[in-house]
Amino acid sequence: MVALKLSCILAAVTLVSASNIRGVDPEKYDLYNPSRDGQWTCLDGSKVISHNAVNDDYCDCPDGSDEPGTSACPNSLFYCVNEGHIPAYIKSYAVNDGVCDEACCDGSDETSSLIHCPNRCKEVGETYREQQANLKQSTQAGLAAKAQLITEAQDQITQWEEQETILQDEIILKKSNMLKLQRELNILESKSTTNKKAKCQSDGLDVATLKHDIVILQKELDGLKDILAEMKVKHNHNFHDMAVKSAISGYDEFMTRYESMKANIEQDLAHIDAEVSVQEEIEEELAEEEGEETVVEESTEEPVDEGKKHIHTLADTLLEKLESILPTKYKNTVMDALIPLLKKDEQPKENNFDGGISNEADVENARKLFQNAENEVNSLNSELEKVKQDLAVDYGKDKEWLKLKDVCVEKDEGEYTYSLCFLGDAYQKSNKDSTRTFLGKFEKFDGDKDLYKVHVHTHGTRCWNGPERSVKAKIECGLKNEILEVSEPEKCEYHYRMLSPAVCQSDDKVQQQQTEKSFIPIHEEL
Ligand code: MAN
Repeated sequence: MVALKLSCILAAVTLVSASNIRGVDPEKYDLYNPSRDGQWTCLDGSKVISHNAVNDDYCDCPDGSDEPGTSACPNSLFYCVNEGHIPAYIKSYAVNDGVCDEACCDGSDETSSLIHCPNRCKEVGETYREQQANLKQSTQAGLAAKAQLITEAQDQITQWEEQETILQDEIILKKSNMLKLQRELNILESKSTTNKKAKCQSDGLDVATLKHDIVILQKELDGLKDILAEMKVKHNHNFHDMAVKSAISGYDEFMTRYESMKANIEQDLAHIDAEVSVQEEIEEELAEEEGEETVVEESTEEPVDEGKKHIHTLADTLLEKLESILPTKYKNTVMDALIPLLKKDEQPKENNFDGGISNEADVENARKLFQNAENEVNSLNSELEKVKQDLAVDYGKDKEWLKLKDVCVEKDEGEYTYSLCFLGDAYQKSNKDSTRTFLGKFEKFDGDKDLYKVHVHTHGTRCWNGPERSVKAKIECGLKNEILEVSEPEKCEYHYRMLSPAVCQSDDKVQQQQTEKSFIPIHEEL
């Protein structure tokens, strides 16, 4: 009975001691319980002191944990309960320093007779909650606007990708046509001028055309191979469809043949390349000769053209090989298209591309047709280049900046009006004489964790006796795109504070960041 009473008394004492620890988060009171013999261990475990020494205004523990409610330990933190608002930690040197701390709205940091700090937590809490509600509302609206930006960006990307494929296919076809027209032009030119050089060029073009056609066929073949390979893996193995089974076995046979053919084709292509080099050498020699000769006699007998002879042999080989490897479905169409092209020199000629002499009008016409075709290919190539460039830009994690690229905003700051085009240029315009100074072109995102919230513009007009002008734009969540303020903390370095829906984050994330700011976990700080 006596023992029971004693333990009850001890428990009561413990409870009383633990509930009176000033400057400690109530949830951490347990850490300040004394041991049975009235001792207490510093939170870092480094020292055992008398429990009475906790908050005695003398710093005992190296981690400052024995003085949470006084300013005795410089490395300690004081916890304000702030009932009616959000609890906060302040550095312990601010405890009883005669100044009411902003973060401690309950005034608990000042207990001396020096000053009385009224409890402002009710009003502060109300204002804070109102601000939070507004923030939540504008974040919601900003998030909806951002979702719209992301959807539109995805549509744009799909559009560009489709455009890229269309352009690539169109270029292949138009280039094929251009090479054909160039070949025809060279033949006509060679007939009209008996220019040996043009003749060589024509042979070179034959080779270029054939190589180009092979590239097209290879592309088609790769596409078909992928389709069949996928079908082989993904088809329903339980469903015994004879058509599918025979297609797969045909594919397997084809792949075995194709592997051995491939090496031969590659070898032949290398051979053609070697021939081209020889042709080029001949062309160079002819170009040199041309400088010496003024009139070139046309020979009545066609010289034996070794290079062309070889191309013919290769053409035959290629046709045989293609015929053996192409799937039946495509064989006829592809062979019909290729044979006239590859064997054209063996077919009877009816037009000006035969041995007759062509007139200047025909040459001129062929030249125009070729030039038009060449211009068309060049302009398609430029379009493709532009699409590729657009696709290569980093538009943010979810491409949220894509639709805002080159969207411009400005802000009148009295002496100057500052402007910034997202992912574009920034300017400073004088409000006195409207002269415009270039502040920089968008270079990169630079927001560490929130990478896409900071935009850096560099290489602006050089400052007199100083650096090139530059801009660092820090962007916060808002429904509209706007510049809130601009400052120039260092000469010619401009800081923009801006709003945009593109940086809004979901409610959870905002809440998390708010919490991170208000609370400093005691174990990390002490
Ligand atoms: C102009 C402005 C200023 C800048 C000075 C530097 O007056 O661009 O912002 O500080 O040049 O000479």
